[in-house]
Amino acid sequence: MTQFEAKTWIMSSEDGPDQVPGGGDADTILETREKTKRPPLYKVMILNDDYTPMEFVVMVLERFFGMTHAQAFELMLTVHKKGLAVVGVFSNEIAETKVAQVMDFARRHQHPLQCTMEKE
Ligand code: TYC
Repeated sequence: MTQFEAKTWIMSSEDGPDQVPGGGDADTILETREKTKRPPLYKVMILNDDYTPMEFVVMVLERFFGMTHAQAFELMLTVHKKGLAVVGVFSNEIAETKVAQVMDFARRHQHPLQCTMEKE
């Protein structure tokens, strides 16, 4: 069982209560089923600041989020005007990798660009 599954008891109800000596329901709790829950998803966001060059943000969105230049430019402008934007929704592991990649890339280029994640 993974962390995203929960074990639940189910009752077999193929043909209603059985007629058995003693009058009990012979089919109660006969099987278990792995109830699969979807893993949580995380929004990855970038934040506006006054110093990171627009073209650098566009490059980040192309490089790490697979956007075309036009998509990246439009989203960069949204962040510039509104303060932040969701750039993608991922599993925990992928979101953490994206955030680390962006933060590392920005730090190496000495830009204050911030990238964060939040559970959906
Ligand atoms: N506001 C920045 C500028 O005017 C551009 C920018 C956009 C910075 C988006 C960060 O996430 C960002 N140079």
